[in-house]
Amino acid sequence: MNLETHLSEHDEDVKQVILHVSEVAKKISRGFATRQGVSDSSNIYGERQVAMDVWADELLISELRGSKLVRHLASEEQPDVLTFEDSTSDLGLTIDPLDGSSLIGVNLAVGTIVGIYRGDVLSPGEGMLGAMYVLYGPLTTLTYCLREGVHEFALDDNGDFVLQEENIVIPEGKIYAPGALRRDYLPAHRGFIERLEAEGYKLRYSGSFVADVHQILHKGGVFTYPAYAGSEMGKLRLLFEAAPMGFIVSQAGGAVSDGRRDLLTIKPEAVSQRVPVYIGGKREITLIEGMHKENTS
Ligand code: AHM
Ligand code: MG
Repeated sequence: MNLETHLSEHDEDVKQVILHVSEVAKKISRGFATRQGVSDSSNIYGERQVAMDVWADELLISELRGSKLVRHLASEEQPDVLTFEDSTSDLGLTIDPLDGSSLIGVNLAVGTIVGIYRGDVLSPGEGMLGAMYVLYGPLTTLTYCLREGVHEFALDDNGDFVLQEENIVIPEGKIYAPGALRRDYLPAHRGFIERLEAEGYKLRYSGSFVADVHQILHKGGVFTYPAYAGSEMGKLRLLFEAAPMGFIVSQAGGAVSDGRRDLLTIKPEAVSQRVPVYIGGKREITLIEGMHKENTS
């Protein structure tokens, strides 16, 4: 079954916007060969953009604006939410055009992450209509969730996204993907990581959030980019990375937390808001939340 058929029961504007992103993703997947290298610009977080970051961001913005399907668009590479007054729909989208882009130069998997809202995107993730991501690896895959299961498609030789796995459920597994430097860990987090290591969890951290979470969605375990000495809010962005991937993993039977509470209940105060992230199996998320409680009592 292809993506369009699979989406047929959903609202027309939501269906069309996912198909639109899937078409842009095909262009992005073909763009890597000729767009290696860095740009001369930095984004609002002061991170040097690679050429693909800039190109993928511009391409997504112009195609989504042209689709007239999106009223509000927030991009990780842009300082403000864009509003398209001529939109025929009230959809709000968040995009991380290329997550993990520091890995492009070494040919490891990176991805596009999209959150889908009805209206304002500065809303708690639990109110999302859905979310999706495209992973550019040996295969280009597209995973989407519109509250009715998490489904994965792979781009075939004919240029179609065809169903690969339906109703994905996160299994139990012993993988951990810990961001930040060990020397900067805060006490509860240090205890959490030591506990996982004592239980025999295997290290799997690539530097691409979308790829690392994709692995955990399929194999179980936990990804974390915690609060650390020097950054009490961690590194990852609530709106562009944590909420959409957290929505998908939660819908697959897992959970997402800032270490203390369900991250999908947090109302973003700014587009650039960072948040500590724990995402994966319910068991691991319950464990870190419990350790934080013990640490403050
Ligand atoms: P990006 O969106 O600019 O790629 O930044 C986010 C990335 C995540 O994909 C990844 O988990 C993290 O930053 C890696 O950071 P670090 O190099 O500190 O491990
Ligand atoms: Mg990112």
